[in-house]
Amino acid sequence: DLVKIETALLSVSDKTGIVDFAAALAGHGVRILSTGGTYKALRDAGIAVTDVSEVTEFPEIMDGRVKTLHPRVHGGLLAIRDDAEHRAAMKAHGISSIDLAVINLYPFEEVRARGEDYAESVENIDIGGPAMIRASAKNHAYVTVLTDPSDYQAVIDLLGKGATVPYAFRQRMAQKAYARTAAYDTAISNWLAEDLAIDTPAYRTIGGVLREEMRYGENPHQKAAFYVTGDTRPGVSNATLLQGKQLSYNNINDTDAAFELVAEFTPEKGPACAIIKHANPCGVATGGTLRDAYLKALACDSTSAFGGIVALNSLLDAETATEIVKLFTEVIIAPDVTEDAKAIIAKKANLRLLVTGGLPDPRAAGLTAKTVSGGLLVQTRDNGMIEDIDLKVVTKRAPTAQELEDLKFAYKVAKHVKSNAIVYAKDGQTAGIGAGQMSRVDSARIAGIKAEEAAKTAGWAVPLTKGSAAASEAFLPFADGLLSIVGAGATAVIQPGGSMRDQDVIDAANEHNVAMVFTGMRHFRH
Ligand code: 93A
Repeated sequence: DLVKIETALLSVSDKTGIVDFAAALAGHGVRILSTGGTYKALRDAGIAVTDVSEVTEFPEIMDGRVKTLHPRVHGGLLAIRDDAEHRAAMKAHGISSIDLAVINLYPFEEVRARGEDYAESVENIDIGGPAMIRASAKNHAYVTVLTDPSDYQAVIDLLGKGATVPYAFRQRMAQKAYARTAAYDTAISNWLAEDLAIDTPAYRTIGGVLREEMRYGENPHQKAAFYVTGDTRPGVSNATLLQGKQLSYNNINDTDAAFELVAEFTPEKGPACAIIKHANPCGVATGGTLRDAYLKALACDSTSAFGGIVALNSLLDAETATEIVKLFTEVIIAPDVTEDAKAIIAKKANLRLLVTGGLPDPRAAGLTAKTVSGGLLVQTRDNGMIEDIDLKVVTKRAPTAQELEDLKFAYKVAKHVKSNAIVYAKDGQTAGIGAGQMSRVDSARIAGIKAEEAAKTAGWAVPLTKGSAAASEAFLPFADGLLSIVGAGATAVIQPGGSMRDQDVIDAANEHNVAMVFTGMRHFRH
């Protein structure tokens, strides 16, 4: 079960901690082999080290493209120590075994993140490194492979115990090693797909790098981890947590929903705010100021907003922060925050504050995935956006300018509401949101009830749905949905159209002098 480390091969691009680690190895009499740059770093630090080309009796050639791709290296990593034939081959070819491989790869992902050119990206595809990692991991019966500097300490600790490594550790490191090479190849494959401008999931490799292990998943009895795909759009995976404890699984899911929604509203057109609960918005608004937008969003359903996620499309200022901290909020996410606002939020130690440095482009390509039993469903993200030119007035009455603004606003919100979605909006503010019902007419009813409750809470004489615009993210299959919308007081409707009974719905709209526009684009979200 225990394997003594006698020879180690160190070949690392990320040289974090390598000198201290090598010094510890050398201090315990471990023979160290190393490649060019690593060799130099160790030698300069006064550590006894052998250049791997002395072992291979072959120089590093082709700018280092070929340096460890040699039978003396791979034989040393792959040999079954107690197999007579393997031992004979080692003896015949002057191969000696390597017990520890410490390797991290050319920084392909970082080079891509920096936006380096094609040739530089290709040059940073590591071949020898993954080959050694995979060889060592395969032979974990004997070999320990380290691919992460954070694992050096565990081996240093073992050195003190006779430099022997237990099987369980070697197996765990092998598992980690294959996860690393898989993620590495995923990044390369997806970069090529991107360069080919292939925007279909069939040409993508789904995978990510472990960011963190969470305390629990959607429920406390579920385990969870967060993987990141290297997507550089500003958002929850690239945000900086300025205060508060680690985000939970549900927090990340909800914060993502909140930020993707608020990003539909460009800051150039004014501040916007979205408040999310359980991945659905309970209020969305634009406003003259950000504080305005927040208060208008909150007014839609202040009961549900308790314990919610607040997403903002522009700089979080003190005035807005002052309002937000009045209510229990789990997370705030914004492109940026002023020092004054930071100080106000600091008084709520548990409130998480995330800044992203910008907004994601809602039109950007990307993928979404969800699991089904035994599979993954992968699709391009819903980056569809309605332009004025797409809108078709289908009723006798065309929407007024104000109605049209509210229709477009409501439709953007509806895109981010779980289907079936009905959203009422008026003056850049959601008036009522019905989400996730199995029947569209139920969503319309719920949205109406929500609006009545909001009016009661705010002390308004009539709910905001009176004279509002209504959005349905998919077509209204029957006239009943439209009648429910009319019953709530909406005067204009936006929906994709395309139902067999479109004419029935149009007739009902005309009968009630409702202006209706078709978008031609559905936004299911399940
Ligand atoms: O160019 S390679 O694919 N060819 C190789 O034979 C090879 N061997 C190790 N890259 C290779 N490596 C990589 O070099 C390692 O994975 C490591 O990232 C890097 C360490 O090089 P140096 O020690 O010269 O800094």
